[in-house]
Amino acid sequence: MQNNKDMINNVKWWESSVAYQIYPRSFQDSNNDGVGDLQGIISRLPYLKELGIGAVWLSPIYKSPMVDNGYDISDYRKIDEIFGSMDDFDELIHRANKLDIKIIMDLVLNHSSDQHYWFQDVLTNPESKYKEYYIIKNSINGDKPNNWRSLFGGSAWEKLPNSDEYYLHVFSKEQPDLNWENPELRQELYRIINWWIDKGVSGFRIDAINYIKKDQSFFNLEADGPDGLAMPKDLWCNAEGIDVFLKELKEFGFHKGKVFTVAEANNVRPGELNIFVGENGFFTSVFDFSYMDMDVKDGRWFDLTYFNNEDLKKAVFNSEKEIKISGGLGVPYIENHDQNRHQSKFLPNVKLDFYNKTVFNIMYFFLQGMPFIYQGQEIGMENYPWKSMDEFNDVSAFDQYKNAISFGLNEYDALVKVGNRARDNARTPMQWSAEEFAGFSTVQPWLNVNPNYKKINVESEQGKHSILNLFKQLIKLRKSDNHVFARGDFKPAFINETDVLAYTRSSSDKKYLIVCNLSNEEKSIVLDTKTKVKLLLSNYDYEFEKNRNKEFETVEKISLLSYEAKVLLIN
Ligand code: TEU
Repeated sequence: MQNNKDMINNVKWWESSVAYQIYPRSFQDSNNDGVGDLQGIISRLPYLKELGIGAVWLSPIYKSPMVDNGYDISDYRKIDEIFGSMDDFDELIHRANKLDIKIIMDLVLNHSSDQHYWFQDVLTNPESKYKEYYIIKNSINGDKPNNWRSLFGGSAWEKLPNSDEYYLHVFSKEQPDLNWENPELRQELYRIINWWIDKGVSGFRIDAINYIKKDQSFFNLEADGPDGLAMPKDLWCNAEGIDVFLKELKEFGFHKGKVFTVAEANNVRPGELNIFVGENGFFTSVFDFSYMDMDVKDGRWFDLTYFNNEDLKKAVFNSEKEIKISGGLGVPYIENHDQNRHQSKFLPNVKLDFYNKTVFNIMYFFLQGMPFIYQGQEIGMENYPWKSMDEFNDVSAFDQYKNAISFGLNEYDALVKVGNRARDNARTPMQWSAEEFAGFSTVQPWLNVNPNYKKINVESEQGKHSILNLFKQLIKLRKSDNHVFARGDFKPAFINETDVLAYTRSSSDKKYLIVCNLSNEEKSIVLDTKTKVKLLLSNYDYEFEKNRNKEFETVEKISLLSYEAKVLLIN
């Protein structure tokens, strides 16, 4: 819960922090079983503190059979033993809070695991009251209730054994959807949330929350593929009536908005973001997918949509415009556990170097709100060089591969294409050192370490000239003016300069210009008038603390080297 310590000069902690996402399986293994765990995270808290992190989002650590690596929960009040115990969790909260690091938990409320006792009871007890906890329908003419398609492939319906009934699953069949129409289930979920708040959790990232409402007609749709199935789109994503559930969730789950909440909600209709966030919205913030999923418009990793820097610019500016109108908090990010590493998305086919690996990091860091860094991003971790499908772990990678083959790709092309966009790229173990298994573990981890670990790791990034040091400077700069960077005005700049993404952030007495050259050609931007500027940071000169004390200089143009990004203070 919010206390005075959390509000400094009227700035809430989520307006003055930089957040960091941990994928616990891959962060640090403390007991050498090849899987990351809570004690591993605890041992790395000083690292996060030194980096300047104020909040950590933990991907799920609850009890789970791990079909979807924890996004399939079998007990909402238990820690999975592969991660440790509840004592370890309490210790984590305690130690993190001592370092002024907030813990944000991942809440998966759209579905449970099929191993949850609610669902197990359904399977074994014909009279089970938990049948009402799930979406269970009779077969129609001996077949599935309708032709809806699961997001993870195939039909969204699975037959209950020894019965004529089917249950709905938006994701894998091991993730049965919860029936939010049932008030008893909703109350149970609010109790669970409050239980975690009482434990000292400071906020939640809420998984796939826009799927909780399903259109109750459950009618058949026109097929959108040769298999006769169809994606129900807005019949189950941001469906009509979802606001009633979200309002209640805020009221009873989130203490009327007093804890920090960030919803994972894709496809929020343009103009509707203000219903979701802001003072009267359901959440503090929403992760925007618009520029992160520009390449997967059809959801197919093997058939990506081409976009260039100008398309990206438009999408980023549009997203910032929506955030501004909505009054919610922005939560800029360019990597997470569902994405490939950002260079592979924004710079396909480019030979990577220090400058092109850092330009996008500077670009997104000063967008409105609280930036999120994904583990490994701060040392420039890259996509994994997949050689065979046997190396993957993620359920959806196998589905995408199968789909690619069914669309006529040969095995090699399917592997290359799926491998490029696979979620497992972000899930390879954190690279701490050049030791075997990258200092993540002493045994072969659950997912291979990227073979580039000898070069790319935290230890080798300790020097001044490193991505890690650039991140430290970026965080210092971001936190040096929370007022402007969290909520200050946002304006696109130099919009007609091709391959330049630039914007200003300002308050009544301060103005920053962030200007990024997203190409390898040098740029020179002529200014309308002579302007006094001070370079605070660029990826060619990132000694922020030294730079901030320098004098302003008068300039008529701004020059940018290949992939250079500059943060300037304007007088
Ligand atoms: O993701 C929800 C979601 O919409 C995903 O389908 C996302 O678009 C996809 O992963 C992009 O490739 C959440 C979690 O972040 C994800 O890890 C889980 O697999 C999913 O929910 C099910 O819980």
